[in-house]
Amino acid sequence: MLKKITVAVSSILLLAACGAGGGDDAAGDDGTITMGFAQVGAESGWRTANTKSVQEAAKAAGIDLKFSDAQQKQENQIKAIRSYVQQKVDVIAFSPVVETGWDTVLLEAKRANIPVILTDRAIDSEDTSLYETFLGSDFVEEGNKAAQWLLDNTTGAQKVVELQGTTGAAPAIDRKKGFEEVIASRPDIEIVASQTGDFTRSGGKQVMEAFLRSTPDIDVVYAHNDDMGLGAIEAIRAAGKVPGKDITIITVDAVKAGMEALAAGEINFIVECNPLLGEQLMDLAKKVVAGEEVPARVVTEEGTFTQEQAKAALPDRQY
Ligand code: GYE
Repeated sequence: MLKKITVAVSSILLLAACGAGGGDDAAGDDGTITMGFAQVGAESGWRTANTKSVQEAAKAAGIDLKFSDAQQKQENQIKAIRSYVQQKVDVIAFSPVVETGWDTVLLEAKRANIPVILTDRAIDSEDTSLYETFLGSDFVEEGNKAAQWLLDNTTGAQKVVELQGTTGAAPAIDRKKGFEEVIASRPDIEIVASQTGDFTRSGGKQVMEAFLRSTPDIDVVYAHNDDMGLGAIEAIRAAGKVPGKDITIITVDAVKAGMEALAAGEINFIVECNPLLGEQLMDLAKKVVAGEEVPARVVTEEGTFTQEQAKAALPDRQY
């Protein structure tokens, strides 16, 4: 009996001794930080650019990156985070595929003294002690900007179909909300159909094909990302209509393929969402591991593009 208690107590002490930053070699002897990064997947051009940015920035910052791709599945992300806890990384960063359902695994990280940084997408939890900071865009504002352009550039009734991002994901929830907030001031603009295309080109194409069959006289497509907008363009062309002319198309992201379609007149307006978060993420990680204070929220700065602005910006576009 006595022996058992002694064992239990000493393992608690051992855990405590690991301290902030987790592992035994936390930002260890040689100062190298190990980061476990649980990425959403490879669903879009935005994601590809984001992954590249994180990998390059880690290398440049001398951070040892353990990277996993969850293929848009929450269970895979949870497994990855758990394995980073077991491996005693110094810091965990992840872009949560959906907003809810993270408390248990993040509590495990917290108990192991491993700080967590949310990047790109936020979680919906009452316990804000589960993460140090959230680095990413203001998705509600992106939705606001998309709708404001529509208000400013159209008169009369507009039938809008909406291609939503992944169900339950922060950018899908907030881009919808932001758009609806602003169109509320124009009762003649109406969302007549809204469905998820899972942020993929094929998803956008399929949903748009169904919309074109079921909904006559669509005026506007509002797609939560470029890839779904590009899929919708294929469906619109196949239906014998001219994208960007017969049907107005508004998207979010401003990745290369989206900007090319915008410059070519097939998309009408793009709200920028910046995927190049790597450098800021590595800076935050270094501070968090060193026990320095970081702001609870770091918002990415971004703009919008018209067709003319896309033509001007394209030659220097990195992604
Ligand atoms: O807009 C979309 C991607 O979370 C901001 O995820 C990101 C979104 C981005 O699949 O293209």
